[in-house]
Amino acid sequence: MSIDQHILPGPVPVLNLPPCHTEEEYEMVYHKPSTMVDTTMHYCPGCAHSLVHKLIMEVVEELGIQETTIGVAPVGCSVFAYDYMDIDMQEAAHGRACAVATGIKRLMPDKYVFTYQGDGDLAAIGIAETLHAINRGENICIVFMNNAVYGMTSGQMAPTTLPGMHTTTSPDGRDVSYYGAPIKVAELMANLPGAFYVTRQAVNSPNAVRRTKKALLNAFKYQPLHKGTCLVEIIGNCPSNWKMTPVEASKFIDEEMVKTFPLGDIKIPAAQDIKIVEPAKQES
Ligand SMILES: Cc1ncc(C[n+]2csc(CCOP(=O)(O)OP(=O)(O)O)c2C)c(N)n1
Ligand code: SF4
Ligand SMILES: [Mg+2]
Repeated sequence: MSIDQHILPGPVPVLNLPPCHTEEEYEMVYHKPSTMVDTTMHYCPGCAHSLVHKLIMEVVEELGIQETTIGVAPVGCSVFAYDYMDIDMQEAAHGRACAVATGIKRLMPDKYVFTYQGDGDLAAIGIAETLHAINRGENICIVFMNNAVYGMTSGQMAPTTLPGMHTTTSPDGRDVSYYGAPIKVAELMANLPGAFYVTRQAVNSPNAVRRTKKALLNAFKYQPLHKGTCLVEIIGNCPSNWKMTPVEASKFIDEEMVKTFPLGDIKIPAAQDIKIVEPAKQES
C-alpha cells in the first residue's frame, strides 16, 4: 500500500471555488521600506536600533529623498548602520559624526544630512563636536540613541546612565556624588541658539513608535529651511546589557528611564519659521 492510500480516506475532491479575496481587496498595512537593504541585522532581539533604522528609512522613502540623503554612522552597536540603510553613508571615528556631517552638509547644502549616534559616542567622546555643531546651527539632523550604556562594549556606564543603575563599570549602581548626574542631552542642547527643533522620544510601544516617526519626519522636513540643527533623542532599549527580556526592557523605559529623561518636545520652531513659501504664481 502506498502512503497516499494509507493516510487518505479516498479520492480528494477538486474544488473550483473562486478565491476569497482579490489582491486589490487586501489592505497593505506594512511593507519593508524600499530604502532598506534586504539583509539580516546583527542587533539583539528587542534592540531599539533596528526599529529606528527602519523609521528613518520609512521617512526617506516617504519624502522621496533616497538619492539625496547622506547618513553618518558612529562607533557602537550601530556602527553597521551603513550595511542596512540603502543610501549614501559615511562612517565617522569615535564621536566625530557631527563634525563629519558638518563638512558634508557645507559642501553639499542641498543634501539631507543626518548623524546616527549612541550615548557613548555622542554624549561622552563626541560631546564637544555635537555641542559646537548645534551651537553653530549646522543644518543637519542628529538622531541620538540613548540606551544609558555603552552597548557594544558590554554595558559600561555612559554619561546618560541613570542614578543607581548597575553597569559593568558601576556594579554598585551609579553614585551621582562620585560620577555626576546623567547628562540630559536634549535639554542641554536645546539651550543653544543654533538648535531649531529638539525632541525626546522612545520606541517601546506602538504609540511611542508613531510619535518617533513623526519627530523624524519633522526633523527631515525642516532641513531644507536651513534654520538650524534638529536633534531627535530616542530612548532606546538595550535588553542585553540591561539584563532584561525585551518586554522587561520596554517596561523599564516607562517606569524608570522617563523619570530622568521625560519624553516630549523640548524646543519647537515658531510657526513663522516653518511656513512653507509657495512659489510665486506666474502671470498668464
Ligand atoms: C577611542 C575609543 N574609545 C572607546 C572605544 C570602545 N568603544 C567602541 S563603541 C563604544 C561605546 C558605544 O556606546 P554607545 O555609543 O552608547 O552605542 P551603543 O552600542 O550603546 O548603541 C566604545 C566605548 C573605542 N573603540 N575607541
Ligand atoms: S548590545 Fe544593546 S544596543 Fe547593542 S545590539 Fe544588543 S540590545 Fe542593541
Ligand atoms: Mg549606548
